[in-house]
Amino acid sequence: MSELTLVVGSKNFSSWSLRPYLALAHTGQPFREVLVPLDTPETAALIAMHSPSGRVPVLKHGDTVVWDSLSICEYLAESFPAAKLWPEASPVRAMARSVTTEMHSGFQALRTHLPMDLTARKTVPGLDAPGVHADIARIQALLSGCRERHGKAGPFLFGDFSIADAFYAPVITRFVTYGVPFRPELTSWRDAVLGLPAMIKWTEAAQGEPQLARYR
Ligand SMILES: N[C@@H](CCC(=O)N[C@@H](CS)C(=O)NCC(=O)O)C(=O)O
Repeated sequence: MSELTLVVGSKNFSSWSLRPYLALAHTGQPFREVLVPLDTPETAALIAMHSPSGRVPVLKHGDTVVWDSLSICEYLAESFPAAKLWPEASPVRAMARSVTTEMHSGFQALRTHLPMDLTARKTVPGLDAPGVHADIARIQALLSGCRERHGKAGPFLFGDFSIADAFYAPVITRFVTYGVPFRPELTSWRDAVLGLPAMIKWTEAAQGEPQLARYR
């Protein structure tokens, strides 16, 4: 079987990389990881060795190269159907895709003002920036709706773990970092995601990253 390699950015900061990492870990497939430290003079050259877009994450599977976190997750869902990375029922899958792509292409204020800084705990003026409260309110309402309508069978947004959970995992870390309160109905989901073995492993690696001090 072809080897799987996931190229990721610094684990403390690369929200885009965390998503396919969680999805790939969920498939149970063995994979190699290449970590490119972000924001160094060598970053662009190192990423260019792997990525046609000049960005991480990138997945290599034999001769196949897939870039962009959503494309990678879709590729994994197709390649490893037994992992059930999307809900099985078509209407639920459509909902999960909508939730996922809303995160992929939206929430600009949140991205700009509350960047992922996984291991930090801080308050920032960004919390009051225009659009941030609206993004937070929309995310919490959206996720509460998923849990209420589809979360009966398990602790994740659609019961079992899916790509939607992977896409909102970086949001959980943002809320924790910046002290954004979770609605009570979302705390068990938050804890389920933070308790995933892959999430724990990623967080531990982020804690050990050498370039961390430059951001504090
Ligand atoms: N839409 C892309 C965005 C990827 C992205 O922006 N990655 C950042 C790191 S989190 C990157 O590679 N930046 C290049 C750099 O820092 O030089 C995806 O979903 O994968």
